[in-house]
Amino acid sequence: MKEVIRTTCSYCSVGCNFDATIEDGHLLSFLPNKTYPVNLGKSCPKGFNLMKAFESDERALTPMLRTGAGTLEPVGWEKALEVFVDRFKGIRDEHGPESVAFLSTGQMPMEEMALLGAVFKFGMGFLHADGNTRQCMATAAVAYKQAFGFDAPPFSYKDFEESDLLIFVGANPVIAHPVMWNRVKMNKKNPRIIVIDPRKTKTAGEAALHLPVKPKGDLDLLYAVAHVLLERNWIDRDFIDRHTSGFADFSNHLRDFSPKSVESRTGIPPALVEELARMIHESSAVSLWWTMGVNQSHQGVRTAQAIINIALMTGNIGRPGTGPNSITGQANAMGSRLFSNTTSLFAGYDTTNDEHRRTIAELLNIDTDFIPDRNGMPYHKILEAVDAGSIKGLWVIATNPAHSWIDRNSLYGKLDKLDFLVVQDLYTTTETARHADLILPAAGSGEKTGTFINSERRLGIVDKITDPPGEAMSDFDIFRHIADAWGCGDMFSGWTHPEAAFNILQHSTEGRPCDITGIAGYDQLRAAGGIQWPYPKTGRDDKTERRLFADGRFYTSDGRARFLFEQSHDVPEPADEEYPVELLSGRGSVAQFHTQTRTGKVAMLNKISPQKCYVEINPDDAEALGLADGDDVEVASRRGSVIVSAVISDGLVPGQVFMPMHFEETNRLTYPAFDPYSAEPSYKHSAVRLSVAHLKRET
Ligand SMILES: Nc1nc2c(c(=O)[nH]1)N[C@H]1C(S)=C(S)[C@@H](COP(=O)(O)OP(=O)(O)OC[C@H]3O[C@@H](n4cnc5c(=O)[nH]c(N)nc54)[C@H](O)[C@@H]3O)O[C@H]1N2
Ligand SMILES: Nc1nc2c(c(=O)[nH]1)N[C@H]1C(S)=C(S)[C@@H](COP(=O)(O)OP(=O)(O)OC[C@H]3O[C@@H](n4cnc5c(=O)[nH]c(N)nc54)[C@H](O)[C@@H]3O)O[C@H]1N2
Ligand code: SF4
Ligand SMILES: [Mo]
Repeated sequence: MKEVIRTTCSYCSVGCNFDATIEDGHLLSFLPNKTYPVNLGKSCPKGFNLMKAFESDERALTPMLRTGAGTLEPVGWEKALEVFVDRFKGIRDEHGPESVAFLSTGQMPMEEMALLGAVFKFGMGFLHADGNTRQCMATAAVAYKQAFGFDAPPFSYKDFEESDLLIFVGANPVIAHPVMWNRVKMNKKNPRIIVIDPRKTKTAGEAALHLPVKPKGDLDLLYAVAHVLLERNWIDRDFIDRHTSGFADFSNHLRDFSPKSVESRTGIPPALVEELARMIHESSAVSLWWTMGVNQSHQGVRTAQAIINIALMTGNIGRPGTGPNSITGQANAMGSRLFSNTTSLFAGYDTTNDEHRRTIAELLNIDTDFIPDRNGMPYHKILEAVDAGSIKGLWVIATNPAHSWIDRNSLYGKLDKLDFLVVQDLYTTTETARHADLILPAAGSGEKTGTFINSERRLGIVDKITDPPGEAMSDFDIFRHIADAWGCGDMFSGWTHPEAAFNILQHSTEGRPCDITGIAGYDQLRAAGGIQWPYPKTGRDDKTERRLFADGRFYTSDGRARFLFEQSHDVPEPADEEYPVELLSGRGSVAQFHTQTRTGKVAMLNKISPQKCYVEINPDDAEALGLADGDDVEVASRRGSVIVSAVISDGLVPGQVFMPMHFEETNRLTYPAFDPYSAEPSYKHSAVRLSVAHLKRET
């Protein structure tokens, strides 16, 4: 019998829905759903091929344990769980509860993330836990929390259609959020599009104005724009007075940021800054969108807040087509931000607040003492502790840091220092899994059930289409088995299946900004085409698309949004004589996702994307090196060197090059700098040197 099951794509945060037609357990077709309010029948190549990535012979089919001889051998679940518990308990008994950590993800359903955090911290009694969302969204989360009182991206995708001016800062949605870009195309107001990016990207190619800002010059540039807006009195004084705090101090701060005075730092001529400010003033609905070009920076939080400040001072928030809008990255980065239990408790509750801990303890029916009263270390500190030998056990779930972490060469030595490394993934072959002592085989998104929250705060259903192969299990079931084997299963007896976990999480949101107590279970999510938070039991509106802050009230204690700012800082590793070129990195192809563990296994996607690592270089720089398109070139930084192909592109200005993160070479070069507030790595700026290849390719 044929059956059609709808599910949410588990690559990017757009959150497209697909209809899977199955017959006798076999997938007949996988097509974008025509009525889902997010994608309305559209897909990108990754989404169409989502289920194909799961058919690989590199799948982990049974748990695999490293033997004395150093090889990974299949073992049953019973043995795997026994070893997991023995080794981690052994480390804990010898070195204490701070000697084991986990690193996880924005790619698992929120019920799974929530269960993981609860089992690890409340059940197993550990403290240090972080996720790859630190590599990605930490900056935006901190920026919003400080400015609005809660991590609350205010927009709905409808805003793309309702703006008359859209400003993209450090975002390349044509490549990274392709279906979302369709929503911009659906805008009937003939909007003007501005792109601020050092490179002339595909998105910049569609813009009326491209500002090729110097890498990390955004903070000065945005302050200069604010300076002009203030000087010309192109501000919304009424909104500022009624709904914000800190504007007088911000105005003082802006004095030093005339477009002329910052030109050498931004590379943008004053006339263009004036033009941008004028366009903002003359438009009735301005939206500002940012992604990794802002977040991944040594001054990311303040840069994101400089964007927020422009929206606040011009009253571009809470109305259709407006907002300072962070586009998120992974399919469930937003769910992870709210429910992962890594940097805050469920529903954004604060670990260090006694009352908040009591509330969560009551909800879970556990003793408050089981909930740690301080935050664990962020990602880079966890790795430093591994290096220093104080963290001896690491559990890596649905992320591949041996490829994706900044300055990954240095990570290798660290992973080898661990006494016990567990990797829980779909495949046995990821760069990280190759270092594992134990691999736990997990089901992929179409092989299990749960929910994701997309970029516009929409909860969408992930439904099971096919069974996972071999003995692979959903992460949810793996965590439950681990809790039982550890001896803390009783604490989670209510978490019988994903929807039961969803109900618990719903309760945790009562009265919070992200209140979702009004959702009548998975069936309503299925029927409604996803639901955006907030969706409380009472006093909600039932529109399909909603934005926040229409009433001008924010989640801070005084209800006002805060202007936050500071001096800009030089890039941590400036180009110099020895390493004279600036290296940018990011997404290179619409067909590849991150470290390619999934997309790289799909023939059709490999056909339409580069198969070898490359560096994009300006024609003048290429000529100076005597390079032709496709030639091998050595790219070296103080961390290491790699040999890659040259791609000559006039999208780059001289002195800057770009490498895609999809190849393991790129993070051999990156310089490990971090934002001081969010601890997010500054992946997009390092100093390198190019020379015509003469070395053998590194392995
Ligand atoms: N095809 C595909 N899509 C994806 C992903 C994928 O791997 N592949 N990953 C998903 C995830 S997790 C994420 S986080 C998003 C990322 O989505 P994006 O952030 O849009 O993608 P990136 O290419 O990482 O970075 C965006 C741009 O920042 C620019 N940039 C670099 N430095 C600066 C700077 O100092 N200032 C400014 N203004 N711009 C700068 C780069 O040139 C780049 O064009 O994509 C998601 N979608
Ligand atoms: N140089 C440079 N580096 C970067 C970036 C950059 O712009 N430049 N961007 C950074 C960003 S924004 C991000 S988000 C990170 C991403 O970095 P990673 O998270 O390391 O990248 P992925 O390849 O997505 O790894 C996810 C892993 O989870 C597995 N997986 C998928 N689904 C499931 C599941 O349901 N369960 C389990 N157990 N496993 C699953 C996949 O097979 C894969 O091995 O990279 C960062 N690294
Ligand atoms: S745009 Fe993102 S969510 Fe939509 S199909 Fe492509 S990868 Fe999946
Ligand atoms: Mo990301």
